[in-house]
Amino acid sequence: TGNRNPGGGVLEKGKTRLSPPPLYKVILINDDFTPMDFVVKVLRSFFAMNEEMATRIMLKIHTEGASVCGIYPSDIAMTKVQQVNEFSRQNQHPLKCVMEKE
Ligand code: NFA
Repeated sequence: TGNRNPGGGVLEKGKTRLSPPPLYKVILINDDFTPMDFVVKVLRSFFAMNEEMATRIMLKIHTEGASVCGIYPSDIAMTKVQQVNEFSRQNQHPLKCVMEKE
């Protein structure tokens, strides 16, 4: 305690404000082969979307070529990319997931 913070309050002992972590967009890429229902399943399973939002984002990827599916700190973004690409590979679909600094 006694660690003053300009603009208000006292921070806990040893805590100092850090810059916020950099964020990364996790993006799914369209292809000609992955079934639409598989993409919807990926969006529901790994990006916590309901059927309606998953369908909307799947169609956006299909028509626009790609879409951001979520924005996360680097370790979480990397894990999503790995998990989605592994799941697609295991199911023999070419669906690709990538990340990009915001
Ligand atoms: N374009 C794919 C098809 O017509 C569907 C798809 C959507 C694939 C989104 C990848 C991402 N079966």
